[in-house]
Amino acid sequence: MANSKAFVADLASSVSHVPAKYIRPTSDRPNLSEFWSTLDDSSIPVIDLQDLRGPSRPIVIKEIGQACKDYGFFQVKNHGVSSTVIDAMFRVSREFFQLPESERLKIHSNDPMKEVRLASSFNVNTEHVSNWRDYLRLFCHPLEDYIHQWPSNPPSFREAAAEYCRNARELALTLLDAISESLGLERDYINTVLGKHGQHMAVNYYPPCPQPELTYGLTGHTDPNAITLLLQDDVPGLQVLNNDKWLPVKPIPYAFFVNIGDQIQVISNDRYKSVRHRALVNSEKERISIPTFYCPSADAVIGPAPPLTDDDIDNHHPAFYRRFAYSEFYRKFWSRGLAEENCLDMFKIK
Ligand SMILES: O=C(O)CCC(=O)C(=O)O
Repeated sequence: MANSKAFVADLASSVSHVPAKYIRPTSDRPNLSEFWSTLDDSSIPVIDLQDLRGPSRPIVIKEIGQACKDYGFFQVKNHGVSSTVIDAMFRVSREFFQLPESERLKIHSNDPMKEVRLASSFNVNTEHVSNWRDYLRLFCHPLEDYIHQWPSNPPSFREAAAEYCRNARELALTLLDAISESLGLERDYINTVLGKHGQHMAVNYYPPCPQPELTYGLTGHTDPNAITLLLQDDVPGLQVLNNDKWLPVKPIPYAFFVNIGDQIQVISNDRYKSVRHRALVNSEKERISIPTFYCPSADAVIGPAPPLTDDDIDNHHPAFYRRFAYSEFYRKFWSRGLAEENCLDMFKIK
């Protein structure tokens, strides 16, 4: 029975209509014509990281700070992750999702706390409407703690994904330094606050959908981590919220889309916002996106950076959030539906 499939990839090819559990209420459906007609006028800032290591560093830091403040996201080029590493990551990802269902089922799990798993939608335990997506989720840092659990099929998966993770981590650290500086903090402030650091990765697979106007690949959400570095293939689908408008993100080959996550919103005491984003699907082509979620370690304690808070009523910068262990935030994020109240609200000082 088509509907009892664990993965949407195996359902997609056998249906001509979207099954009921994927259909969004009419008030919450994608506007596909708007998405496709505005794709080319995309105003997402693109930042060249080339000069971050030279005398022009302050200029690039300023650009990053401005993008974080005005948008909460930006794309980066000349970021130091080679096209060879990126191509290899996409190749093993495609090969992974082409494996027979029986092979993919071996790592199927709906337990969000599992360190390595393949699942469908977002969290089938809590959500009311499903997302047209399968995703492989991997804990990645420290690599030696997790790599032995990663898929061993396709045979080159571990090597290509490990190399990719090391590179993505370097980029994340570079950006976190820059973000610290842009907030007027010490360069290693965020690096230190993240404790022993964590890094997770997803490989999202969105098969073609017979009625993309009725569902999402992934419904709107903010990311619970510090920053996300998203690679997308050449098939458009990502949308981000800016000033109450959903903007399409046209893929730029080999660029990363970077977005601020909830932890930077807390550390920056709301100077930088974690923005809602979502993925649309289409009826023609599969789409693969590969987010790296860079995060604090579970035991790291997160709160607004003291230099960004004050008791001065006129400046209006009291601490907006209480301090918490990242493990508490992470558990809360996964215990609710994506579309529900933003997790950050649960940590706000009222
Ligand atoms: O596929 C995309 O473009 C977005 C993916 C995403 O937001 C996520 O995996 O959290």
